[in-house]
Amino acid sequence: MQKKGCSEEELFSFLSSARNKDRTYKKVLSSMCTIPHPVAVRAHNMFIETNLGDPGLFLGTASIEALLVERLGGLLHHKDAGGYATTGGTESNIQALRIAREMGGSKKPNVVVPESVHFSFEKACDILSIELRSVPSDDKFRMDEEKIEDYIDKDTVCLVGVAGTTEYGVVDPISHLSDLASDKDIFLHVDAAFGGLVLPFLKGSPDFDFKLPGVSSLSVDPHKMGMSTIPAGCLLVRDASVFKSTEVDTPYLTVKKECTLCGTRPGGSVAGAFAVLEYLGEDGMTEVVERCMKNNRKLILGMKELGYPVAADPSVNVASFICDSTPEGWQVSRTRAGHMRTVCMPHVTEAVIEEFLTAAGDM
Ligand code: 0PR
Repeated sequence: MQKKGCSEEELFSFLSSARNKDRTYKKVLSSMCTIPHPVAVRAHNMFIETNLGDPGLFLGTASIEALLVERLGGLLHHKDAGGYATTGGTESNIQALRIAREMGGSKKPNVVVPESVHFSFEKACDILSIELRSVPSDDKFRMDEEKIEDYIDKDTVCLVGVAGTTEYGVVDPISHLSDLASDKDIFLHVDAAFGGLVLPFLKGSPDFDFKLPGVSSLSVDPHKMGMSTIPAGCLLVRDASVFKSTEVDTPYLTVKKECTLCGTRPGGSVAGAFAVLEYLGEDGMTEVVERCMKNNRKLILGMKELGYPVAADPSVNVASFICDSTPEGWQVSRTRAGHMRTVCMPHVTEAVIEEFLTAAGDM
């Protein structure tokens, strides 16, 4: 640290030179984040100094968190769901596994996940000393329904399904997982970090949420398709009493117990997340999601015409292509199997897709 501070002008000129090295979202087709909606930014700034880690000091902010949980719970077929705002899918997944492990009571716990699961589960299992059991995918890149049972035993404390996989945008056989979870009395967590704010706005989406009786918890991230500021995730549970399993005493706070992972928690992005849902409503969200899906279809069709067929048929605005090259100047990503992977987030407009396809035609 320098002994004497610098001038504000010097500071901000330094900061803007760093910021100018960032990519804009313009040619980015690899991200599940996007430019936040203006109402999210406004709400975030309004709540900038709030800390949900000590909610007794910020009763208004805490009431917005409760409303966010209520809105998301309602959307996912359980208006009375318990929940709290997290920093994103990783934290929600860690906490869900922590709850499942506590509830399961095994000395050698294992969790059964699809092979395509997000890498946050690897982190969660490492932290929590849970064995990760991966069920291979079927030819549609979904968890192979036929094989799931082979991986379950008496020490299985949790089953996981993904609604909108990171790499292929498909939905695992969650209804089957729900039946298994009910039959065997195992905690079922659905990672809907991405799909949770896509699938409810589309006609004909497969069931994946609390509508299925075996689903115990869900991750859903407003900082992805919810267009909020970062960080904004949410962990929802069917029965709020499960949060007791992760509670610790917090004697010197305004609340005496805390079940969250983080202590100090931002209220700004939580207000941002709520603001977008409230401002757009179901109609506005449907419009955004339908536009992204239309652009995703346009991209899939255009790539097919160029000789690059899709690797999987997605249920959300993610696409994967059998294509080894990358158009110059564009940011796409690669799946573990090497397919080109794109996400049609709200910043990826129809004009952007057209420009991308022209560049792909020149590869
Ligand atoms: N679950 C699923 C299904 C996800 O897709 C992701 C993130 C997570 C959990 C973890 O969420 P957090 O990153 O919020 O903790 N999926 C993207 C990924 O890892 C996130 C991402 C976002 C990647 C923006 C790149 C990027 O530019 O690929």
